[in-house]
Amino acid sequence: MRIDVVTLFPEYFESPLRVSILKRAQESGHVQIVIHNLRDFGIGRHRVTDDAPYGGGGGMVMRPEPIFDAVAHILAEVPEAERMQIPIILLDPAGRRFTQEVAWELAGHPRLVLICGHYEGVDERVREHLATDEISIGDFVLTGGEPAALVILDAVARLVPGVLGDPEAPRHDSFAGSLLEHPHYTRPAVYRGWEVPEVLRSGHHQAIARWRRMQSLRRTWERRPDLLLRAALTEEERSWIARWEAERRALLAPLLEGTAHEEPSAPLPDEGRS
Ligand code: JCQ
Repeated sequence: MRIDVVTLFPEYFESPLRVSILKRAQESGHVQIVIHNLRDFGIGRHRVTDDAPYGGGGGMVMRPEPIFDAVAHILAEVPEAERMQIPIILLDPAGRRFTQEVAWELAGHPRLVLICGHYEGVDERVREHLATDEISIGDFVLTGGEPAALVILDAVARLVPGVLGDPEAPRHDSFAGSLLEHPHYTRPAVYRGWEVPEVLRSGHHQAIARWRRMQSLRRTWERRPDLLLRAALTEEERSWIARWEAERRALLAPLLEGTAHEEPSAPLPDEGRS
């Protein structure tokens, strides 16, 4: 897979791409990552890439020409039919939310183009006539799209077959089965008096698999109950959850004493009319 990145700050990507898995993925040829300096496509002797917003107001807006030119340069050698299939992604807090599912979707493409915005944003014509996708990594605002591009690069590259040592690894990811991961332990068996659960040292593989599954479920139930809605669960697993729900109700019961069969409170002024 090849990923092209358009940025005003190519240095931003240097160290992250030079270490660990992304370094190996590039060296082995599984992933090719090409960083393009948007300034190289800037306008005039000063290679300008931004300007004041029409209509006034503060800040600067990225001009469309350098971005269109950079993407044209990237795709120049690609035959038209293939070019049409390549996602051109603008990183943007207003985009669709990046999830593991989106990572898998993008990993299915042989090429991606990532555009990093800055300042107050990019000229609307980039969104309308160049970008095929606008993606957000979360509901917060960054100073520029670079950290978001790195997040996407990393999450997508590790799904490319051959990038991870164990080809089964991505299937075991948290979220792969729509549940959070079980706890992990390594040596020592006892650290400061804190013991590794006995079952993990028992060598009883079936008991270990069952314990891990229960821990995954328990964690998901406690921290991300929303994920349980799409999880495929066995009857037994549903019974575990039912037991935890019952235990929780039992714990809450004393606190709710006397409130259960109270009269409903008076309706709000506009209730009962809809
Ligand atoms: C991405 N979550 C937050 C910042 C404007 C395209 O215009 C802009 C892009 C950015 C960078 O992206 C983010 C972001 N996902 O801030 C401002």
